[in-house]
Amino acid sequence: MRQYNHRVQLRTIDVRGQKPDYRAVIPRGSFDVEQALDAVRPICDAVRDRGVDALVEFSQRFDGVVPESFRVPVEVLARSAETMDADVRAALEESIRRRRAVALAEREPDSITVELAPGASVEIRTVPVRRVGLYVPGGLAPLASSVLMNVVPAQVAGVESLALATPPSRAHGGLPDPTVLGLCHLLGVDEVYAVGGAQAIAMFAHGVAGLCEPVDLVTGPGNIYVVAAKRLLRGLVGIDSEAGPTEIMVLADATADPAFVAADLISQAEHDPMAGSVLVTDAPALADAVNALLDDQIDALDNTDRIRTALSGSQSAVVLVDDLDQGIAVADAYGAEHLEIHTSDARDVARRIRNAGAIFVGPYAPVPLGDYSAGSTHVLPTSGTAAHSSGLTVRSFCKTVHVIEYSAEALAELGPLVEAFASAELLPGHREAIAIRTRRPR
Ligand code: HSO
Ligand code: ZN
Repeated sequence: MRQYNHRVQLRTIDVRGQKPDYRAVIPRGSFDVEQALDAVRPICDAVRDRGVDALVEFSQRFDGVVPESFRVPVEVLARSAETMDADVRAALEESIRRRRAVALAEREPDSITVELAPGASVEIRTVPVRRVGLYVPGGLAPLASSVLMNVVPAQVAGVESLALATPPSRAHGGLPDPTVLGLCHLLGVDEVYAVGGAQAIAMFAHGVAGLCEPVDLVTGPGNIYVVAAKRLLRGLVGIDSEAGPTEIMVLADATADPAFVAADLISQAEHDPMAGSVLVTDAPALADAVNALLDDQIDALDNTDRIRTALSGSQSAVVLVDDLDQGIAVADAYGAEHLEIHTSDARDVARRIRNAGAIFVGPYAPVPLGDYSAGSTHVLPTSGTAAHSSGLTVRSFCKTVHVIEYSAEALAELGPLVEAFASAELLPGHREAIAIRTRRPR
C-alpha cells in the first residue's frame, strides 16, 4: 500500500450516533468587525468633513498612489474594453447574458392592487432604489465577476443612477484593475471612481462635493475595513450585507467523485485563509479519498499558502454522519453560503434543504461555475445568515410602497372596528382621526 505523507488533512468531526448542536460543533471563520470600527471611524468622518482632500490623504496612505483623477475618464473605460483579451471578453459577455436572463425572472410586478371591499384598496408598488454605489475590492484578487453580479441585477431592477468605486493601483499608474474598468464599459456603467476601502464607502454615504453625489444604497464585497465602514454608515445609507469569509459545504454519499469534491473544497479555500470548506458524508471511504487527494491538487495551484491555511483551520472539516437524513440536518443547521450535493438522488436532497445561500446540484454544477457564469448570483449570505437572508438579486435593489385608497363609504363601514382597536391601544387621538370622518354627515 502506498504511504501518503499528508500535509493537509481536513479534521474529522464524527457525529454518528449523536445529535449535538451542529452549529456549535462546526465552528466558522471569525470576522471581528467591531475591532475595525475604531480604525474606520476617523476615516469616514474625514471624508465627510474634508472631502477630496481626505481622499488624497487616504489614497496615498492605503493605496500608495493618488490617481490623476478620482473619477476615471470614460475614454479610459472604453480603452480598457477595447484592449481586453478576447477570451476574457467573451467570457464576461456570456456571464452577463446568463445572469441577466435569470435577473429578468427575479423582477416583481411594478404594481399589484388588492381590492378589500368596494372602494377599499391597497396597491403594492415595487420601486427601484434611485441611486446605488457599488464597491469592488482591488488588491490580490480584483473580482470582475463581482462587478457583474452587482450591476446586472441593479440595472434590471431599474436603478437609474449607478456609481462604482474600486481602489487605484500603483501597478496600473494609479488606475484601477483594467478588467474591472473594461467590464464597466461593457455594462454601460460610466461613473467609476478610483477610490478604495472605507473611504469609498464614506464617499458614497456622505457624498463628496464636486466629485460624487451621495447614494441611497451601497452594495458589494470588501475587506474588514470596508465591512466596518458599512456597519458604521448603515442607516445613513442602505447596505446589502456584511459578508464574512466564504464557505462551501459539500454533502456527499459513496457515489461522489472524490476528485471533484476535493477540487471544489480547494476552490473556495483559495479565497481566504479564513474560508471554510466542510465535507459532510456518510461514507468514511470517500472522506479518506478526498483527504488523500488534497495535497496533489493543491500543489498544482498558485495560492497554496492560503488554501493550506484555510483547509487546516478549525473552520474546515469532514463531518461524518450516519446517513443522508443526518447529513441534511447538519447542512440545514450550518446554513452554508454554498452547498454542493453529490449524492445519487441529488435533486431530491436539494429539495429538502431550507438553509443555504445557493444549492449546487450534482457533480456538474460546481461552485466556481456559479461564481462566474451559471446565471445565479454569487453574492450570498455567509456565516449562517442563510437562515434568514437571501443572495443579492433584483429584489435587493427594490423596495415596496403600499398605496392606500379608501372612499368615505369604505371608511365608514370599517370605522367602528378601527376605533375599537385604537381604544384598546389607549390611543384616543388615533380613534378620533377616524371618528371625525365617520361622524360627519355625508
Ligand atoms: N466565491 C466567491 C465569489 C467569487 N469567486 C468571485 C470567484 N470570484 C463568493 O461567493
Ligand atoms: Zn469563488
